[in-house]
Amino acid sequence: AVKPTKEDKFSFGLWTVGWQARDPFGDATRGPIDTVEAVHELAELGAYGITFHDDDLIPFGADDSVRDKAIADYKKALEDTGLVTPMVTTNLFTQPVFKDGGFTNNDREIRRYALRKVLRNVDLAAELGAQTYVMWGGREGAETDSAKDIAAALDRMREGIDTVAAYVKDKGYGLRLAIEPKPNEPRGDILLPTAGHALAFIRQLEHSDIVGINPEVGHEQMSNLNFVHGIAQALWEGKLFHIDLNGQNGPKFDQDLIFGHGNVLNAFFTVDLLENGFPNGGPKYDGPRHFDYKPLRTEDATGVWRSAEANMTTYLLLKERALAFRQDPEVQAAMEASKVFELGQPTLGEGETYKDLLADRSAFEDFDAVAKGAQGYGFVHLDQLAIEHLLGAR
Ligand code: 3MF
Ligand code: MG
Ligand code: MG
Ligand code: MG
Repeated sequence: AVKPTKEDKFSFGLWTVGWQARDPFGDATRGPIDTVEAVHELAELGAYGITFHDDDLIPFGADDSVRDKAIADYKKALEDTGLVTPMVTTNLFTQPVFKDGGFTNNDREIRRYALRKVLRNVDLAAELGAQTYVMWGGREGAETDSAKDIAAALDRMREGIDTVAAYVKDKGYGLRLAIEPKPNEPRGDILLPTAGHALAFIRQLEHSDIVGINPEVGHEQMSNLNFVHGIAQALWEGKLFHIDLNGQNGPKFDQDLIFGHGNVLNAFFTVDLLENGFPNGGPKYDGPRHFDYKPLRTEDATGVWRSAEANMTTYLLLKERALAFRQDPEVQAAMEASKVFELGQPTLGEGETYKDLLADRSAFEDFDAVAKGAQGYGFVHLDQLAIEHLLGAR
C-alpha cells in the first residue's frame, strides 16, 4: 500500500534532490546532480512529475547551444521515463542582479529584464505541457522600511503578474499562474507573506481568473499559522492551484524537512483535506502532490534518494490513516456529536430573511443561553480518535 505509483501524482522540484547543501554557514556537502539522472531516479521511485526553475535546467547566462542541448536531454529523459513536467517556475533570486528583487526591484531596467526572463521561460513551460507557472518572489521585499515604497512595489508586482498573465492568454497557453507566499528568508520581509495576503492581492489583478496560489507547509508555519486553514481558504476560493509539501518545526528559519517530519498532526490533516475533502463537501484538490524539501545537509547520495522516497511513503501512510479515520463509524458518530455536520447547515432557513429571524422568539427571547453555554462539544474525543488513527492504534 505504500509503494508510490504515477496515479499518486507525486512531483519533485529538480532543486530539491539537486540541493548541494550550501547554507549561510557552510559549503556544499554534496556534488551537483545530473538532470537526466534525477529524472530517472525519481521515475524509478514512483514519482510522476518533475518541476524546475529555468536556472536549474539551463545554467544562468548559457548560450543558445548549451540551452538547446539541456532542453533536448531533459525532453529525452522525460520520454524515456514517462515523467511529466506539471509546473515550471523562474529563478529571480540567486543572481546578484536580483538582490533587490525582480518585479519589484527599485531599478526599472532590472524589472524589465526580470519580466523578459519570466516570459522566455513561460514559452518553455508551455512547450513542455505544464499546467501551472509558479511565482515565488523570494527577493521581492526589504530589510529596511525606509528604502521600499510598499504601495509602488505592490503596483509593480500587479503590473508584472498581469503582464505575464496577458501574455499567457494571448498565446493561448492554458497555463495558470500560482503565487507562492513566504514571510521572510532570504529577505528580512517578503511581500505577500502569507496565503491570506496573496489571496487578497489576487483580487486586485486584471487577470485574477488565471491566478491562484502555491502555499508551502513550512512557509505558513514560519508565521505560526495553521497550514490546513491556509489551504482550506484557498480551496474554498477556488484558488489552490498547486501545493508545496514539506516539514517544519514551528516559527524559525525555513527548514524544508521531509513532509511529515515536523508538525505530523497538521500533516495528517493536510492529507485528510487533500484526499477526503471537507466534511460537508465543497471544492477538492486534484493537482500534483509536489514536494519542495531539502535532503538534510548530513546526507550523502544514498540519503538523498532515501529522503525523496520518505516524502512519498509518509504521504501514503498518512493517506491510508486519513481514509481509515474518515471511514471509521466511531469517528463519524463523534463528528456528528461534535456538530461538525451541523456547521454545514445554513444559519437561516430556506427563504428565511432577517425579518423572519427577528420574528422568531425561539432564536432570542426564549433562547436559553445559560443551558447552551453548559453544553460540551466532544472535540477532545474526536481529536483523540484522530491521534489513535495516526499512530496506527485503530
Ligand atoms: C523557497 C521556495 C522556492 C519556491 C520555488 C518556486 C526555491 O523557500 O519554496 O524554492 O518553491 O521558487 O516553486
Ligand atoms: Mg520554501
Ligand atoms: Mg521551505
Ligand atoms: Mg516552495
